[in-house]
Amino acid sequence: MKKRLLAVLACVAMTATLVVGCGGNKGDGSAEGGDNSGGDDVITVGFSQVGAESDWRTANSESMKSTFSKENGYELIFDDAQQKQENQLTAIRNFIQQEVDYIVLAPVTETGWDTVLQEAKDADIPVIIVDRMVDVSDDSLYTAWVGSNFKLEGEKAAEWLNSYAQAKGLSEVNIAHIQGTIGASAQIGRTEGLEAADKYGWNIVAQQTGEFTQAKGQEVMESMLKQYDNINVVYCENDNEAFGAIDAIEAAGKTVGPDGDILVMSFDTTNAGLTDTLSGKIICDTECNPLHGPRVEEIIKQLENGETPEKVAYVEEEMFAYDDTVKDVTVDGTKYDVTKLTQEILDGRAY
Ligand code: GYE
Repeated sequence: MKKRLLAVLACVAMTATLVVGCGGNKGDGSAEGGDNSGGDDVITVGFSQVGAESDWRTANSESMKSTFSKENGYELIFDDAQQKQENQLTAIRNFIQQEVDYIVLAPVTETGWDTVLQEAKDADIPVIIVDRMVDVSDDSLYTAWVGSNFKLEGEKAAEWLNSYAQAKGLSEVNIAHIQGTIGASAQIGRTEGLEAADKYGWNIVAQQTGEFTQAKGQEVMESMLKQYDNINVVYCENDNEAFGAIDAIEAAGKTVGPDGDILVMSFDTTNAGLTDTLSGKIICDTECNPLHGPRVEEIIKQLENGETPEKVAYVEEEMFAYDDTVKDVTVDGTKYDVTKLTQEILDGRAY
């Protein structure tokens, strides 16, 4: 196992030079290590986060920061890569140099990780992948992954749309598809889920990335509305894109909602997303749970105890809709409930 930080010594060393708290939040923070003799044994975790592009991401960062806190016995080196893979590669190399105990990576896209993960392996540092997946030639380049089944999310959403369109007697389904960051697992899976619904004879009139951000979602929706006047469904790959799309639709003088011109579908079920679901602005929101901190901690605890964590672990997720037109959806023979959202449910949610 790598060198461990001594919490007390690290704090003393840091406060001697800078007035910052322990658990610095930049990848360039130095991690001077001691050995394990005497003092508290602190586990150092280097976390390379994608960025801060969405409400989901904020909730995810908070979950990681509150789990890997000093009080819980960790030194977290948090690096925000601003949605750039090159920044993530640099962060991981810094973590290796700093001899952290664990590297946690939330990869922006799936490909391009083989070399740097080999470097981590050579340095004997376990790598835990969280949220999106990596596509590597050798699975031993990471220890474990925990995240969502993005394809299933997309398939559930598509099945919901099919049932809803049938129940409402929609004769045409003309979809504007606002995708996430191209090459990210969440984009790949949610896009696959929608495209598999080809069999329903829908018309995907336009497809473009909104990069999981509100600003880009709005921009893309604006241009799609200018080009096509028959759009009656917008399939957004996250809540923030949906917020932007709704703004663009309303600015164009159209309405959203069950009785409006356009149905807006989304993923994530963040608090703000579900607030829009309660009013019908988002007609159906498929959950993607961001609270991965405790899940990653569980993996680390297993490794600390010499146990082998599950290589791939999917999180169970729900679906929420404005009304109960569709009560459940079936994907690959499994039935999933769709919950009609209420204020009470919204109030009880953690993110
Ligand atoms: O849906 C989106 C975020 O990878 C699951 O990334 C995550 C996605 C999430 O920016 O809001």
